[in-house]
Amino acid sequence: MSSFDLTGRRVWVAGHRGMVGSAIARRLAGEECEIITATRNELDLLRQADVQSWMAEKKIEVVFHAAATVGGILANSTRPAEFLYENLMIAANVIEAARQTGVKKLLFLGSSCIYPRLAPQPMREEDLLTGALEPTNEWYAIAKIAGIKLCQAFRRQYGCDFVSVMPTNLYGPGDRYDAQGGHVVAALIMKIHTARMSNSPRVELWGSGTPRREFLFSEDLADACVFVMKHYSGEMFLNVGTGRDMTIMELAESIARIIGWKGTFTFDRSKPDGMPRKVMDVSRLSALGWSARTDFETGMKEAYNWYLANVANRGM
Ligand code: GFB
Repeated sequence: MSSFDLTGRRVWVAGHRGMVGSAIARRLAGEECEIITATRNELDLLRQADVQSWMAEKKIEVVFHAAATVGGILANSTRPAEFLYENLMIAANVIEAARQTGVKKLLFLGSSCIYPRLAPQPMREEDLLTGALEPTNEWYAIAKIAGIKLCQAFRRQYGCDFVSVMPTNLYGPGDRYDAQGGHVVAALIMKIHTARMSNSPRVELWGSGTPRREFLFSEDLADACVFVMKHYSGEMFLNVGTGRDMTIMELAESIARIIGWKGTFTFDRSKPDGMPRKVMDVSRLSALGWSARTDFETGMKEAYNWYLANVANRGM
């Protein structure tokens, strides 16, 4: 197994304010490295020349590339241009600037939505580009596939040690609590908490409630990213997940139990279901020695407590 030492390195966490980036920054606190960040005001990742000069000036040696324009199924399907263009440019700018400035190692974060809509489940890394993408998030998927391919091409042609990981659906501290634009876990925490506080007997789910999803706690993903950065160097990207899925209805019922709300779920079938099922084969990463360790109940309680402390009680 390869080993890359982070001690004393100047490490940029691109996207440090997001759920994933902030979890990576917290996880890196124990790695004796210098964590470097930049806000959107300090650095516009859509401008390649700015990215390159900033990275050269900061003497960046290692990059966790967790910066992206993200959102749930509705945001992805109603803002195709932003999701394709911005994520394409952010990936291309950071990966090329890392090459130009001699970054020692870069880890690129993709997503499980890169796989074909009807890929055999659980999805293996080899299933990439073997079928049509899911229409609701093909824009984001193509940008993420481009990022993976850039890392692979730069490794082949220039010898860059750039690796990629493909996380599944995520939840945890620092999630975006936006009822329309957010992902399903954040949206359901908001809706069900609001229903409990207002004694409402009903909560509306989008779609049919039958799609199946896998949910990984964001702190586990951060741990996986540091593990891969330290112990993996190869062209093939790695799935990061729990390998277990559930229906959206089961997810909603679990969140209701944790929040302590009893009521009825209704279904807005005008909203898309998206991929019928998304669960990943995580055997490649587990063979390297990493597996997710936060159980769903524990992780979901932590996510809800973060929401209570940072969103609900601030009237946001
Ligand atoms: O997490 P989510 O927005 O996106 O939705 P994807 C997952 C499922 O939850 C869909 C259902 O079937 C939704 O219809 N759902 C039910 C809801 N109620 C709600 C709700 O109130 N809000 C939301 N958002 N969903 C994402 C991609 O796809 O997968 C991301 O859009 C990323 O870019 C992520 O790739 C991994 O799981 O369908």
